[in-house]
Amino acid sequence: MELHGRATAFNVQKVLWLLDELGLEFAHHPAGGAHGGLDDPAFLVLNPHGKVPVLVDDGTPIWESHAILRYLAACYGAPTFWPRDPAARSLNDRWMDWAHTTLQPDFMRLFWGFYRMPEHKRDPGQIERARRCCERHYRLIDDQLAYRHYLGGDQFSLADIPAGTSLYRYLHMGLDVALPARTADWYARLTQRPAFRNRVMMRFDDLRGRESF
Ligand SMILES: N[C@@H](CCC(=O)N[C@@H](CS)C(=O)NCC(=O)O)C(=O)O
Repeated sequence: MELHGRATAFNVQKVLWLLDELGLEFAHHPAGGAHGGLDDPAFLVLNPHGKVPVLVDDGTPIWESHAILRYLAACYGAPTFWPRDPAARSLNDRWMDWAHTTLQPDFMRLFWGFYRMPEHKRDPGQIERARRCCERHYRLIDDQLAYRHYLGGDQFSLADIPAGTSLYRYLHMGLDVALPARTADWYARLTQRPAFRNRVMMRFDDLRGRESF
């Protein structure tokens, strides 16, 4: 198995996190960012969109981080990470889709608007709007955690990975932010997982003020 994608890329971290949770062995090719390579014809054969992550398993290239998460869980992690029951599985899928289409765009607006923008070019109004949206999203997570221990049920599953990946940077990019109580407790439990510590809780200062890639 091979994974293409630099370890500091948000979407790559989701996949690295799951690969480690599953204890899978793989060759890691740190493509993208300063490593480049995404325009190479050989890479575009793997992913016509020229983005990371890309997983190659048994000769099949798979792109789109959430498609990769589902593929890995289906092959190597079901039912623990992705339940077989359609209703239970759909709870996982809902949180994954919500994270990709709703939380992540606002989180990225905040991360890029604040952290990846050189200070003199920052737009405080835009940063504040994105911060409020993120606060609202984490409050929504907080409300749901009143009913279950993790987003997809009472145990850790795929549902936790996309939203959970955003939290380390949210809390450590230098903004004055805090999480509501149940979300903070969920985050604390994620930080006790070795795979989360190794793959998500990593320095990202090389991205500060860097507008490219
Ligand atoms: N929706 C795609 C987004 C992929 C994406 O935008 N990846 C970024 C890294 S997070 C990328 O390839 N950026 C170019 C680079 O790193 O050079 C996914 O979830 O995989």
